[in-house]
Amino acid sequence: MWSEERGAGLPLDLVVASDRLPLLAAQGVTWQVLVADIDAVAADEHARLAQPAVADKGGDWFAEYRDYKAITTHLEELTALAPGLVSMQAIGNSLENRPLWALKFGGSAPGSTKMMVNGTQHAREWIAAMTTTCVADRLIRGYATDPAIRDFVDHTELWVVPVVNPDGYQYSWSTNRYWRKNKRDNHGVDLNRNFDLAFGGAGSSGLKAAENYRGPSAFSEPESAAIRDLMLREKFALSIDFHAYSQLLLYPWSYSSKPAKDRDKLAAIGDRMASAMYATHQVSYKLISGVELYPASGSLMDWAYGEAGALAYTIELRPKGPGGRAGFVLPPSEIRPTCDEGLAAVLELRRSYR
Ligand code: 0X9
Ligand code: ZN
Repeated sequence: MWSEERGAGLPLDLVVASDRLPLLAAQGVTWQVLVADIDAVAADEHARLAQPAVADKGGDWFAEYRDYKAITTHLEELTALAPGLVSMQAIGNSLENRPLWALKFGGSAPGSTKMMVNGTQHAREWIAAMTTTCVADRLIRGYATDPAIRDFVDHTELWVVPVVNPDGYQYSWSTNRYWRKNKRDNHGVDLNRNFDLAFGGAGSSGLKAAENYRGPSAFSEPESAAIRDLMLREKFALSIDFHAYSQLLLYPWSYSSKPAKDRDKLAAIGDRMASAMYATHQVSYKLISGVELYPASGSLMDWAYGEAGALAYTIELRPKGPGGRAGFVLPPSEIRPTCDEGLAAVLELRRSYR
């Protein structure tokens, strides 16, 4: 089940083997084929990315998707551009020993607010890796000329972690485009069910094969443990976790339908974030609590809010639906506009926080 919005009367994006379609019919389910062959979509994308011209694209780095190695190089280049503004460090290592890179921004003014922005807990959500890298890029390149960016950077100690799940991300590039989890053994763990807030509860699975397998215990995975350690050390006031897809802006709780203590505040700020996102390209992001979509226990957002004390959001980026292209495979021409929306959300969250 790929679509995020679930409820009576709403359509669902389901991945189904063609020989199973008659079973749907037998159950009285009506359907329409949105994408005839998701593997063919992935193969087309793979072929496009293999073309030599992709490497430079006229020097336009955000004109195409980039793998973990290219993202790492880009983060190094950004750091070299503005060493006084930003520094690069690993906050831990993945299971396969890839550094979990973070960029740490300024916050030189007294009383700066601490904020974390991360992406790509889920391997196949490539737009989250591009958007978080692009947000960092915009902050660095816009600092000298854009007053809103300068104001943000001066008054925010921001940590950006573009790829929380580099092993899964590389596997999605090399072998299985639709891989979601990390690379624990041969099954993987859903990092966004591995946090210690309602670990093991509704919307997580104890079955290794499940896409939302929570792992044997909370923080059993080095990637989620690295985020935990960073958050406990830095005590962020604000947090955004980027995902895809469905164009949603989610606030706690994800695990339970009891209203969060700060529900009204979270929703009011979320409303301003959604408006700021809409203002960039007139694309709508729907504001809703996580659990209203479907319950999910052990998520980063819930833990960031409930245990680390941050006002925490999850953003499901573009597209809204499959649109004939298999959801996670978003045309590269949408990287920049999606980044505009992500940046608007980051800036507005900080602006709304007083
Ligand atoms: O299921 C998730 O981990 C997130 N969606 S995704 O499609 N990117 O995997 C959303 C978690 C947000 N919380 C709830 N839906 N309760
Ligand atoms: Zn996700």
